Amino acid sequence: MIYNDEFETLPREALQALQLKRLRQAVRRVYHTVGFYRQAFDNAGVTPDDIKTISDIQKLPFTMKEDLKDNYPFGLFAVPMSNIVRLHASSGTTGKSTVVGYTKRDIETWSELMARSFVAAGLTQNDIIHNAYGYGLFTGGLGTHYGAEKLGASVIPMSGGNTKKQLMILQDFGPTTLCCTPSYALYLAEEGEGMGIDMRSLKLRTGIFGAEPWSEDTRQEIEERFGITALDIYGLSDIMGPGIAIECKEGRNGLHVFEDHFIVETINQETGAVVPPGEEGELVFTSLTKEAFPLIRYRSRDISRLIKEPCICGRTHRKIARITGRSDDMLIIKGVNVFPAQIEGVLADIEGLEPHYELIADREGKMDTLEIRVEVSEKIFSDEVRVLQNIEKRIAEDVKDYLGVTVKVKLVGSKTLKRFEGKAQRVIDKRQI
Ligand code: DLL
Repeated sequence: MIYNDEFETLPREALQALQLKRLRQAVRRVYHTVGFYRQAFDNAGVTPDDIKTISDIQKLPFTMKEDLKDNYPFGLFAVPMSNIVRLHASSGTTGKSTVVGYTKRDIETWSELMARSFVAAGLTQNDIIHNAYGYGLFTGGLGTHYGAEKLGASVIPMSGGNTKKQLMILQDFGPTTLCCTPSYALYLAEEGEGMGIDMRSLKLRTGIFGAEPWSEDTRQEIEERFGITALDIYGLSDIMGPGIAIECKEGRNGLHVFEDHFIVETINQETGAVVPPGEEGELVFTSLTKEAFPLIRYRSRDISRLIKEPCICGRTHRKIARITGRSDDMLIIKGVNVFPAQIEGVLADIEGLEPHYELIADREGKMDTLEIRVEVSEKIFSDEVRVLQNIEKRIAEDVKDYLGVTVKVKLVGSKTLKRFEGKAQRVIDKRQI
């Protein structure tokens, strides 16, 4: 089944013609409404009239995460606030990062793309969707919610956390679909099995998992433990949220990008040159229809490759391979994006700490953990245990307040952490995806 037959199966030529028309409109709009783009295009010596073919997109400059941060919170919006009906943010809960806005039509588009995603995953209006993505500034919860309603399915707005209750609802309400991060799915299975619940006997048939990298092995494990079909969904708040790309049930080797709304390119991370389909590179997205927060050639930092081969499902939209990693140091801890620099900022505000720290990401059971090891002066280190505990507590509280993640903190003596001659490597990621 296909949700929007007209657009999802457009012959490639017609699709490209539509993309070009929309690209030209989008470029013209941002040039005239967003000061940042006018300046960036002027600096690059390019005007909207230079876009005559799709490959002319390569004349346009990239937009970076830093550009979004520099224009925090609303500097890149292309419509007045009175036209914005929703705001979301990526990363953490209160940490300053990037803010995205949506007009009414943007929300409608996003809901449709999520509804398309659900249908690609084999869902119909008869499905009951257990939505355990977090509701709030994070796009996972509300994006999934609106898409489920658009499809006409029944949605259970569980949000994240409260695992015992989630397990009770999974048994009592009989949802047919589970939406959450893959690591939370495994945690649910572990807790459920621990409580003697036969997870395979639940009514669940499908799982739609994303917001963090995961592997084929994890897919297999989830499928076996729940007895479901597990599909990969991709997106980033900066571009829109979940629903930028989804695996279809029929293909299951790569995720269709909804190309009538986005142009996807892959580039060499170092040179910025576009690499041919099939070759690995950083994904770059251009939004074609977004009103409130259009983005031109946005560097996602996610690494993948474009799949050339057509899909058996009938969708003509090109697929990207499963995301294999990121080209920056961003960590995803229980679905929350964490940049080491943000933690460094928190540490810098606390007295008595030395500027040497390490971040250790790991898993306890199936849940991500993050430990901060930070050096303190000899004087403090030889102080009473209580003093050290108070500092550890303060760091953990500040990180929780600022970034919304729970961390373990360990103070260590001066000069005990590794030193680096070149670029410091502060992150040790022990997780296997
Ligand atoms: O994670 C949006 C989302 C919600 C996607 C629910 C899927 C499901 P952000 O918080 O802005 O938005 O984080 C975006 O998460 O750049 C990737 O690095 C990573 N990511 C998202 N989906 C996948 C996936 C949401 N399927 C960042 N596989 C992105 C690997 C993913 N990484």
